Amino acid sequence: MDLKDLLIIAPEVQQALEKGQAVVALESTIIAHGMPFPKNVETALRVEARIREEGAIPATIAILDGHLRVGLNKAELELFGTQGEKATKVSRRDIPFVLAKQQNGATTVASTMIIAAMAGISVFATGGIGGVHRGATTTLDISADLQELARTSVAVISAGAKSILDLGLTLEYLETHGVPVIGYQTDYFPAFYTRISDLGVDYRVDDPAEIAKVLHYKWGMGLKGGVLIANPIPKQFSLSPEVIEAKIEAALSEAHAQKIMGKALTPFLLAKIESLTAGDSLAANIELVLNNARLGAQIAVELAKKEEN
Ligand code: PSU
Ligand code: MN
Repeated sequence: MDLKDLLIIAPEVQQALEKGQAVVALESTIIAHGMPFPKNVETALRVEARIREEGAIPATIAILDGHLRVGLNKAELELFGTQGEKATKVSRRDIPFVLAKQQNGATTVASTMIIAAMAGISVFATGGIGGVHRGATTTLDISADLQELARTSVAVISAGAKSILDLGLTLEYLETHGVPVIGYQTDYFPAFYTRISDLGVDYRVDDPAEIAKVLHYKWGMGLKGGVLIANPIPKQFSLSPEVIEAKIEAALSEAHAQKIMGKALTPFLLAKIESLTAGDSLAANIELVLNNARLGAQIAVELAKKEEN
């Protein structure tokens, strides 16, 4: 198989990579399964614009007509936005099946990391990552995103993780697999809608250039694997911890009652919380993704400078 036929990198992204310029990868599951239409498409476009404002090139990743695609145009973003839950959610496990059937697939954090790394992109901004689910001691529901962070050399910027997950177990899992968790201008692991949880991060770093330096050393010495950069939601957009926790509990019991499992669980919980909080959680979600896009671009710009020399 010729990889050149399978992996299609948009010309603008390809040129930036050849010149050693900053590129930031973006996922497509957040568009298809993470937010409702039309806010999802609107947000995808704003996120790309935010990355450009910081001097980097955005590259949204997806599987389209049986090809691994790096860099989507507006019509392609709209396709995933309107398909919504009908688009297959594709993690590492699912990639070859979607390719073999020449189908479309929305990529999760795990599969976006894989395709970004193939294209030579090392910085990826998203909203929240998958992790160890609450109750995982009996269900064993641990997102493939964590294994991907353990093995694939891409830095992922997220606003921490939603407390639909067991944040403590998620951090333990990352520690076991040698994945550094950096708190950007914070000592605490953020909980997506809220700026802090009761858990600390391994390292606090206050400056994008310093984060780039860490990445440069890690990968420069051949230490493979990802890095999780936790960027708290801006204060003015954060939600009340008590209110959001009650909605999360309600969503979890509904999932339990309906016996929702496997890859359907995370999208089910996300949609449930969205509807239980009316517009509030969606507005917060959009703002934290924009905030992560900006930090991702700043880190990518600094990393590009380092790799020049
Ligand atoms: N968490 C969020 N928003 C999301 C996701 C997770 O707060 O959109 C999506 C991401 O694409 C992530 C995926 O990679 O869900 C994880 O799914 P699972 O738990 O099935 O591995
Ligand atoms: Mn799972």
